[in-house]
Amino acid sequence: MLTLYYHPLATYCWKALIALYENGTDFEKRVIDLADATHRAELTALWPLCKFPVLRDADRVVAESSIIVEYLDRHRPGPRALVPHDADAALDVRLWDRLFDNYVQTPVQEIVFDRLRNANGDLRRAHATLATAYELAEKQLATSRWMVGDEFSLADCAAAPALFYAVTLHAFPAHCTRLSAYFERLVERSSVRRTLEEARPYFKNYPFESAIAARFR
Ligand SMILES: N[C@@H](CCC(=O)N[C@@H](CS)C(=O)NCC(=O)O)C(=O)O
Repeated sequence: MLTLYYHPLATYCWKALIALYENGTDFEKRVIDLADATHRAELTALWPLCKFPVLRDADRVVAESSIIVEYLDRHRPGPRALVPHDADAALDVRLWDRLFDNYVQTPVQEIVFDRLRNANGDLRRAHATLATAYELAEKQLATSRWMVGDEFSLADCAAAPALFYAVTLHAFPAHCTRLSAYFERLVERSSVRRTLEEARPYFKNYPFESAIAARFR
């Protein structure tokens, strides 16, 4: 049996959860509260960097959200591959996964941590990175129903949490109509809806909770 070590509010954990729900994989959940020293010790014993999600499959420990999705695809495949078998299409999917992690999640975390620490830092660069990432996504979506082509993939597993939190900090510009429509498709996807539903009780702990659209709160 697989066990996912995660927290329902944690953005990178959503990527793994969405993939597990997409694949219909049976797994056990182990909620880790990083404020609890015993929980931290449990996670650190598995993965010394003490970051989640972490997936345990018997004595194999799989860390890093993207690697977890790839591992599931390989060892517990669902009805559709989340990383395409075609090598070039797989490169595109991995590119968009990296793009959402590095250029959406990273500035989002910078803005959120700034608020949590009351640091009042200069966040212009973080906002500029989000703006550039939105423009790139808008362009990509001209020829794509999901982030890469017509099939839901790892790229969409990454996009859902990244965009969900990003839009609470930096609105989509009015001209990004394809990105807005894509976001609506994403949050209506049952794997994503289920993940959001499970996070809902914890949204009160998010410092920009009031910016979460009323329909999710
Ligand atoms: N690159 C990692 C990032 C994981 C990550 O930063 N997870 C956050 C939660 S969303 C975390 O563990 N934060 C705890 C900490 O940094 O102490 C991945 O993709 O899994």
